[in-house]
Amino acid sequence: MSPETIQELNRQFALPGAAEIVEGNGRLPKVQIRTPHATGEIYLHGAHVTSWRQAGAEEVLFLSSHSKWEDGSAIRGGIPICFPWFRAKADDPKAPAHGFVRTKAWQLESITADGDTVTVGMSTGNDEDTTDWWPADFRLLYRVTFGTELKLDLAVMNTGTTSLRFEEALHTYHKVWHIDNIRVRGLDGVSYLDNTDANHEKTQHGDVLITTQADSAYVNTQHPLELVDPELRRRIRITKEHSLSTVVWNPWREGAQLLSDLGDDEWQQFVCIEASNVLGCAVKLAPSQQHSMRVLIGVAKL
Ligand code: TA6
Repeated sequence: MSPETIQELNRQFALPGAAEIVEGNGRLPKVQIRTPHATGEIYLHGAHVTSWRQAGAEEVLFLSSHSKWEDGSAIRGGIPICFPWFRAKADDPKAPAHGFVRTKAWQLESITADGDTVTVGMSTGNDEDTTDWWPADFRLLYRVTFGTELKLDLAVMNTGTTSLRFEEALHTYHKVWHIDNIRVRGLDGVSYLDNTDANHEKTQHGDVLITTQADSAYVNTQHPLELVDPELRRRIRITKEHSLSTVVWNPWREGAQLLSDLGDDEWQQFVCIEASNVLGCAVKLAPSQQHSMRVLIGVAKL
C-alpha cells in the first residue's frame, strides 16, 4: 500500500497515542494499538489479528517466523478468519482452504476508543472473485476490541435474496511455551470428530492433552475453555457466544513438515483453539438476516 494511502487512512481513522496505521510485514498495512492496558495489531489483509498482550505481560498469540505476507496467501498464526467454508470446499478441491476472506484485503471501517479499550472495525463482502467460488451476496463486519481482554465479533449479513449456508471459524493460534506441557480444560465428555482418524466421532475424556497430531472438531458445545500453560504460568480463558463448535489443532512434527510457512519446531509453540460453526454446526441465514459469533479471550495468572 502506498505511503499516501496509509497517510490518508491515518487522517481518517488514527487515534493519536492509541491507534495508528503503519506498514507491516510484506509492506501490508496494519493497525497498531497501544493502550495503558494492552497492545495489539490487526492487518487489513484478512482482517487478521496478529498480536495481543496485556501491558507488561507475554504475547498471547503465536505468529510463524516463516509466514507469507502477500495477497492471496494466509498469514500463518494470529487469528485467521475462515469463511464461508472450513477446510477444503466439499464440492471443489481447487477452492482455497478455509474460504476466501483470510487472503484478501478488507476495508477499514472504524477505530474507536472507549476508556482504555480500542475497537477496530473492518468489513468485506461479495465481489466478482468471490461469486466465482460462492454465488452469494453477503457482507462481513468484524469488530475487534483490544483491552485487558481481547473481544472478537464476526457479524455475517445475508444481503441477497436467497438463504445462505456457511461455515465460519476464528482459527486462533495460541502461543504456548511447549505443546507437551499444556492442557485444555472444558471439553470433558464432549463429542468430537477426529480429522486424524477419518472424522470418526469420539468422546473427550478429561482435559485435552496434545501428545500427537490433533485435529478435533468438538461439536454442539458452547462451553467456556481454559488453556493452562504451567511454564508461562498463565491460564487463557476463552468464552464464546453463538458458536456451537470448537476445533483444537496442532500439526505435530509430521504435519508441520508439510507447512512451508512454519519454522522448524515452531509446531511446539502453539495450539489452535477455534471458536467456530463448522461441519454439522454450519449456519443457515435467511435473506436480510444477520448472525454474530463472539469470542472473549482473557488471561489469568496460574
Ligand atoms: O483447524 C484445523 C485445520 O482445519 C487443519 O485441518 C489444518 O488444515 C489447519 O486447519 C490449518 O489449515 P491451513 O489452511 O491454515 O494450513
